[in-house]
Amino acid sequence: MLGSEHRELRTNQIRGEIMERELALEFVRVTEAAAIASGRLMGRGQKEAADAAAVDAMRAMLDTVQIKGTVVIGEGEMDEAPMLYIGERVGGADFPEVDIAVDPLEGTSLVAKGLPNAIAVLAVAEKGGLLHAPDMYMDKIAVGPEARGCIDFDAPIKDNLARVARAKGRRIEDLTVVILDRDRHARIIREVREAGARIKLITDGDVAPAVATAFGESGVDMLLGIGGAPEGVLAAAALKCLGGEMQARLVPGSPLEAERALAMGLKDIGLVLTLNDLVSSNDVIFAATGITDGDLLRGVRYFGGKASTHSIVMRSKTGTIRLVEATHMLDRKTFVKRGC
Ligand code: VTB
Repeated sequence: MLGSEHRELRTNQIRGEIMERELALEFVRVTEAAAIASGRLMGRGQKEAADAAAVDAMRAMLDTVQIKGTVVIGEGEMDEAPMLYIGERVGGADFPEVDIAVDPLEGTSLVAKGLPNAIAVLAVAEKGGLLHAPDMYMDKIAVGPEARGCIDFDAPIKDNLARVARAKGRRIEDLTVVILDRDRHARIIREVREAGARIKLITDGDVAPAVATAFGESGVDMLLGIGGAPEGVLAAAALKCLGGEMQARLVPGSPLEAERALAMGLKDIGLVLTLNDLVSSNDVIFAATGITDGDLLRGVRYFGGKASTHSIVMRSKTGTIRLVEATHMLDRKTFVKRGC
């Protein structure tokens, strides 16, 4: 017979494993809830309302998950008093203690206009495992697993494209690079065009295309350019699970932003951040649900009191990637408001 100490240890081990395994699916329920709530407002031109619906649903659902979570990337600072503020405690248990990065609606304008690639997304890691990226810009380069080890943030764009093309056994002309359509990207757009690669300019939402680089069928080979730093950490969490690569540099817009970046513990703001700098934990879970149709995930569909969702959920420790299609009976959901 096992001694009581042994028994306790064994119970804890089993409990730990079960908790961990169950958690991935718990988190996809959270992004599904946010997607279903905000997807209802697709095309209605109401960015804030769509965001609020996603935040409400995500917040409510997170408290049903058996974790002791702290939001490290969220909807804003505590003094702005939003829900899911940085430092907010979420979850319904005392164990395990985890840090969470959330973007309940990544791409508010995309939902407001019914454009592609809006997602509800979160990443969860052991305490201290995610860079506490302040809300500022970040310059990013991201690729999928085939091109891991082939990118160099400081190298000319044409060299990065040539190396990625070689790694994928393709010509530069065959590659597709996704770039946010912004004036600040005039130089990189010109350089990608000069190198001969194809470009997909997007109006918003650079997390979904960063994740899509890891899936051949998405048709996306690389993400380039300046977007949000919080979105950069979320994309890095996904690429860590997928074996892809990302390099990035913070782009503070003011001395105050630079100070905030230093307060995060970075010695030098100008440093190129690797995937491990962005996500140091080797045990990170990433979950995302499509709100509008995208390169990788289908958007939410509503029909006859039901909704269907398409999600991805992955865990870096085990490398399992799940694409989850779900049908939800809306009248039996606790998080769905009447009339949804
Ligand atoms: C970035 C990007 C996001 O908003 O934060 C962008 O990472 C804001 O950039 O995915 P601008 O200030 O140039 O508009 C998104 O596109 C959507 O939230």
